[in-house]
Parts: sequence; C-alpha cells; structure tokens
Amino acid sequence: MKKILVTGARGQIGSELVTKLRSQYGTDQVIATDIREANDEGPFEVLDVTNPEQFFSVAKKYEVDTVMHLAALLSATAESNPKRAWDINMGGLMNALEVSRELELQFFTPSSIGAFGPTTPKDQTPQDTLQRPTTMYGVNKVAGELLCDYYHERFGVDTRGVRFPGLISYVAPPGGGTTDYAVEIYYEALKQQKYTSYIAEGTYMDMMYMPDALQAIIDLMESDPAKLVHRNAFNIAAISAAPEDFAAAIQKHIPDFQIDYEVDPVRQKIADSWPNSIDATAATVEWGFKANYDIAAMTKDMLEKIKQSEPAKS
Ligand code: VAH
Repeated sequence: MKKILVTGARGQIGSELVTKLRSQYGTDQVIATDIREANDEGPFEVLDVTNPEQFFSVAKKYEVDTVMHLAALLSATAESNPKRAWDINMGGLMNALEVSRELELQFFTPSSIGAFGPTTPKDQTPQDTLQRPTTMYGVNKVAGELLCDYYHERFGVDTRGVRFPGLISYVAPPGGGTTDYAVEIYYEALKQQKYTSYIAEGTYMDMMYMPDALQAIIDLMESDPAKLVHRNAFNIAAISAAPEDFAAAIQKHIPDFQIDYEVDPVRQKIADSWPNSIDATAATVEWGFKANYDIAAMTKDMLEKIKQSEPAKS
C-alpha cells in the first residue's frame, strides 16, 4: 500500500494533489507537510525542507514509501531573491533525494517549461534539446533534472518527474509565478468583467488545467519503470495560449469581458525566454500521457467552480 509524503502541501499543486492522493490511496496514506501550519483532515506535519534532520525524521516516523517534493519558490519570486531560491529549491531537493536514497523511497519532483531558455527551439520544443535558461528558477530546474537523473543512475533511486506548463486552478492560488495571470484573469472576469494583463498580447506559453496535471503525476508514478527512457523531465503539454486567447474563451461566457495590458518587464522577460509550445510525445509513448482539457473546457469549468466557491463575490 502506498504511503506518500508530500512537501509544499499548501501550495498551488500540493493543496490539490493531497486531496486527490487521499481519495485514491486513503487519507491516512498521505502525509501532508508544509513550512506553514495547516488545519488538515489527514496527517500533517510542519516541515522545513531545508532541514535534513527534520525531513528524515518525518519520513521515518510515518514509514512512507514515496516522496512527492513540491516545496519550491516559483520563477518571479526566485528572480527577486535568487540566493534564497537556490537555498530552498536546491537545498530542499538535495534533502528530499537524500531521504529517498537512505530510506529507499520512490521519488517525484516537478520540473517546468522554465527549464528552457531563449536559445531553445520555441515551437513544439523537443523532449531532448538545448537548455540554457536565463532565470534562477530555470537554473534550479535544469540542475534539479540532472540531480534526479544522477540519483537514479548512481544510487538506484526511482526518481520521476515532468516539466509542467503554467498550471491553472481554482483551489489554492499560485504564488510568485510568471503564468499566474492565467489564473487571475478568471477571478477578475467574474468580479469586474475586465482584466489588466502583466504579460503582453501575443506572448504564447504552454498551460495546463490542474486536473490534467494531477492525473499526470499519478499516471507517471504508477507506470512501468521498464518503459521509462526519460525519467525526470517529461515534457507534458495541453494548451498553448496567449492572454488574448484566454480573453476570447472567457468572452464566450461573459460577452462584455475586456482585457487590457500593463506589461511587467520582469515577468515579460521571463515569459519571452520560455517556449511557445512543447512536444509531449515521449510522455505519451512511454507512459500514456494524455491531457483532457482544452482552453474551452478549462474556461467553462474554472468559471463554474469559482462561481460555486465565491457566489457572493462573483
Ligand atoms: C511559474 N507557474 O510561473 C510557474 C511555472 C511554467 C511556469 O513553472 O513560475
């Protein structure tokens, strides 16, 4: 029976991943951890992933067999404090890998389209290609991909991971990401029928609805390891879109919705360094990856779910 420790459990991915894992494997089989205390219906521990002793003792206490390591600073926050980002993103990852090695645990951590840079082919970015990111977040992601490969080759740790696009969800808002606009736009559309985008018109990035992201994690972790040629950095993709594409999808439900632009140069520079779209063939061939939500289906569901969760405000 799987017993899973999740770090960053109060984050955008973690908050929904814990719920989905508990529905699949049982509440007591999933230990949620985060740097901040939480009221949680299942097992929860405060865990600072940069503290190796604390990390080891929590994993040992619950006798977990899997670590899903999500605790990290995202791209925009990392650019504002690169040294702290290195310490958390790389120090935390090393501790997670060391615990997984010592306790012989299966391991998942996400990479990102942020692992690519301005010299990477921008359209249908290949699975194996040039990776020279120009952000601290991207440096962390490339180094993380290589470190996870190393722990598999050198120590036999069953490490696995995907390169996530920008993730869109309605449960826990993202914090400090470049793609956060694609979440904010839905809330603003319902609140005031308009949104001022900090990312310029015509800026394409790969995006994905959270349900597809969560299913991808479970499918990869349950897949036959003998079929995995790549392990820690599978490109996965669903929706290549620019701000005006979100606006057009929203206008099908809120005809008066308007978008305008006040570009944030820092986050625009990050977005411009990332691909317009990525090729997910390897994930489909090696473990059957498939996205179910396109921008129309995601928009319909996002607007409905936000209305249900915030009836008074929207
Ligand atoms: C960010 N949402 O914007 C994250 C993600 C691909 C983007 O890594 O930093």
